[in-house]
Amino acid sequence: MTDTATLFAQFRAKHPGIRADYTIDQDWQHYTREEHATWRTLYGRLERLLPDYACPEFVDGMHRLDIGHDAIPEFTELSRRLGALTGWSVVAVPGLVPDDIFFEHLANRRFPAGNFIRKPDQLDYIEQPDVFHDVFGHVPMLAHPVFADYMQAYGKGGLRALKGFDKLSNLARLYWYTVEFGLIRTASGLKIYGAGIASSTAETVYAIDDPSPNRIAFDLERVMRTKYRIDDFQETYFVIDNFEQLFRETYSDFAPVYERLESGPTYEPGTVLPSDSIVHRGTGAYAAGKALSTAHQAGKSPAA
Ligand code: HBI
Ligand code: FE
Repeated sequence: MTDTATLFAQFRAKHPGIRADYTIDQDWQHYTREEHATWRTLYGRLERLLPDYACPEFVDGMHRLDIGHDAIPEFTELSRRLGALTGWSVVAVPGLVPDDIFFEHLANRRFPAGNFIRKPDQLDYIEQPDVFHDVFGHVPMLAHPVFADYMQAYGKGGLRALKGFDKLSNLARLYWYTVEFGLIRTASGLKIYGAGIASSTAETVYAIDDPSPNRIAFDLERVMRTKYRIDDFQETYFVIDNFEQLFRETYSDFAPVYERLESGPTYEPGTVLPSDSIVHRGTGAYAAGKALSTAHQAGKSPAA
């Protein structure tokens, strides 16, 4: 087990300037021309796609914040614009930070963003959230007042969950299926609001256009019982009707929900239940194709 002090010492060895809340200076001067070019490439691809695929609130946030057309944004400047809209700020961290630190930032309306950017040969897949995912993916929605409140409430809920409840995995699923991979119904069809989708060209198209994944109406307890994939496109997306609904259904104290979660099932990512309100029943073709090719690579037949 890694205790808090040991973990912090490990971070400090790599990032000598790290503060107790795991923030570092963004050190904007250090980005190379190549790194800004990586940002520009990713930004350009999604700027063309998102007006059709993302919800109007996301696109609106992108434009109102002037997120950074040409270069990796400078966090202080960005925070000034974001702060004027919803009181949130963006602070630099070296990568994934411990849960308590992460929740503490959110509870105080600070979004911790990785300050590094992916390498040019990893444009489509990264293991750790970088500045493009964190800023381009997450920050536009933080300009929306209701979503901004939802994120803060999530941080507070996380801090409560750390004290006394053993339900962090359930809470992480809520974050995953909303903040990272959420879809929303709009007058012009299903749209994206989740950062994990919106920062990926391929998943943006897949989440909306592909017949493979399930799209199921959001239900708090259902979501908290559903496992997720971290290494591939999702097999199921959960759909909200509007941000007020999301806030309302997650604002109350989770204690009664946690109590129900003490027993009962956990669902696999691709499961569809009779009780689900189904927006689109997925064919499962994408996940099945993946399972097949994985089995082939391992030199096994899929039936084995
Ligand atoms: N740290 N920087 C960073 N970004 C995250 O999204 C993040 C994190 N630490 C913990 C965490 N997410 C999740 O485990 C929580 O939502 C549960
Ligand atoms: Fe994220």
